[in-house]
Amino acid sequence: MSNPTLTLHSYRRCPFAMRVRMTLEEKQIEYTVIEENLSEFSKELLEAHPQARVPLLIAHWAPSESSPHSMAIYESSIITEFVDETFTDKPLMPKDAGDRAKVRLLTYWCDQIFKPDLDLYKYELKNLTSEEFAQLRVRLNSHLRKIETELSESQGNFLIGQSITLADIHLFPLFRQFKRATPVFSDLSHYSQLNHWLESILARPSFERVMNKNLKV
Ligand SMILES: N[C@@H](CCC(=O)N[C@@H](CS)C(=O)NCC(=O)O)C(=O)O
Repeated sequence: MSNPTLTLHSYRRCPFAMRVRMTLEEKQIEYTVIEENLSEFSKELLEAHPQARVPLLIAHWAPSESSPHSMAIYESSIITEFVDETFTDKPLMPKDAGDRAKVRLLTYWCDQIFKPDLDLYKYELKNLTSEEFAQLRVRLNSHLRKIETELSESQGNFLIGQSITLADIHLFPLFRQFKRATPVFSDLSHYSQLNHWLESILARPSFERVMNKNLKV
C-alpha cells in the first residue's frame, strides 16, 4: 500500500502536538497542519476524537488503492509510532525489542508521572500546602535525576544510544515546558548530560522547523 497523505490537527503550544510535528520533521514527511483553537475545536476534530484533543492525525490513502480510506489517529505516542512504522525511512524506534520497550516505558513515565507533577507546578501551585509543595520539589528533583541517570547509562548522546528515538521526541517537549515553567529548576549545571541533551535537541533542524511560524501553519 502506498503511503498516506497526512493532515495534523495541532495547536502550536501543545507539547503533545509538538511530539508529532517533530517526528514528521525528523522523518522529513510532508503534511498539512490545521491549527486548532482549543476553546473552539473544528467540527472534524470533534467528530473524530472521543476526548476532543489535539493532536489528531488524519491519514488518507490514495483513491487509486483498491480500498481507499481515511483513518483518524489520536494520542501523541500512538500517532508517532504509526508515522514511524508507516514511513520506514529514518526510523525513530530502535531495532532491539528491549530498547523499544524502553522507549514505551520512558513515554509511560513522561505521561503518567512527570507530566502530572509538571502540571501541579504549573497550574496548582497556589493551592498547595507548604508540605505538598515541599514534596513536589523533592519529586521534581528526583525526575531530573532520573533523566540524568538515563542519559548517563545510555551508550550515546540520546536516551537510547547514538541516534534520536521517539523516547527523546516524547520527553523533549515536556521537558522544555518544565524548564520554562519552573525557574527554580532552570539551572541545570548539576545535570551535565541533561543540559547537553537539551541543547542538542534545541539545535536540531526539526525543532527549528516546528518553531518557525512561516514554514508551517
Ligand atoms: N494524552 C494526550 C494529551 C493531549 C492533550 O492533553 N492535549 C491538550 C492540549 S496540550 C488538549 O487538546 N486539551 C484540550 C482539552 O482538554 O479540552 C496525547 O498524548 O495526545
